[in-house]
Amino acid sequence: MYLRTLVTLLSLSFLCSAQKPVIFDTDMGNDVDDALALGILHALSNRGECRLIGVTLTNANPAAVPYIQLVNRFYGRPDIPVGSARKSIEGGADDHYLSATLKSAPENLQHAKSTARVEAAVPLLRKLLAQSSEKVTIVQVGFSTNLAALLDSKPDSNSPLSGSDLVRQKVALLSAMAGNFTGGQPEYNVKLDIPAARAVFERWPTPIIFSGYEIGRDLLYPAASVEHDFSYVKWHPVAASYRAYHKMPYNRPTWDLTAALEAVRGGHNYFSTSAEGEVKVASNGKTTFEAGKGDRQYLRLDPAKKSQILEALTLLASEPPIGVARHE
Ligand SMILES: [Ca+2]
Repeated sequence: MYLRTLVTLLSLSFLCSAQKPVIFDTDMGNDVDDALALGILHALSNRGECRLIGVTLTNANPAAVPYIQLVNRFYGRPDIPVGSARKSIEGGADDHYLSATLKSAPENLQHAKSTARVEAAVPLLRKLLAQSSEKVTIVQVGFSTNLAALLDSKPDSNSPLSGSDLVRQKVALLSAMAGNFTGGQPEYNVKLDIPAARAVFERWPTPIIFSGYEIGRDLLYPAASVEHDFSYVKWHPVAASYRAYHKMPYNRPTWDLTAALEAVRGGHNYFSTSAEGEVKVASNGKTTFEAGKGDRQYLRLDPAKKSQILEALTLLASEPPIGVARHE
């Protein structure tokens, strides 16, 4: 018995050391793809491919923090710290499904005491990076507000390093849903905080991989998955959010999902990538890529891989939590 426990503990600690630490920086509440992306990061954490160590918000809506806590509780990770938005972004602080999902949750989930630490996003980012023994991957699927402020942050009780040095030392990769690399209109995440996007795309001291507008647009999350794949429980926070966001049935672009998938499974080559180069942000929020110097790349989608990628996204987004009660 003791031996079995010891073996389990040893294998768990081995698993922990193999897991890539991930921070999810999200504008949860504006569009529903953030909710599906968070489900994917929990599934990849269940599988030992990553370890979600924090969620930081760029949506200042008051329902955003309790919503994240609720989803993390559902997935059996009630202790994940949550960083609240540092400021409200005009046009980016919506509650399209946050309150509705919170209200529809079963009693035991709704009223469970939250054990997650909540603090402001930028100090939390500094703390998580400073405390991590391994390099962290950041998935940014909202505005660049938090990460731009992180770059400009000063030494504090969390770390003697400047924000920029801390990122250089502790971040492996930034996987961002941002930009439009087909020459179209300015993309929403960039447009809503242009100075922050410019600061991050130009000055972030690690490689950045962009999942542009066109990637999610060309891979639609199927309504059929929401209708069937989440029914292992009577109430599921991701399915409830999807239903609250728009009248069903509808398919939705997989913008944030693709950035989450690429952050953890870049080695699977679901997508091909552009050459390395720079990403510039114009005054209207339009993004342009110039190959050459720089370590920014953007994803490209091979039409032959669409079914395979969509299957990975739907399977991961709808994967049940492991080892937790079914909340029925
Ligand atoms: Ca988003």
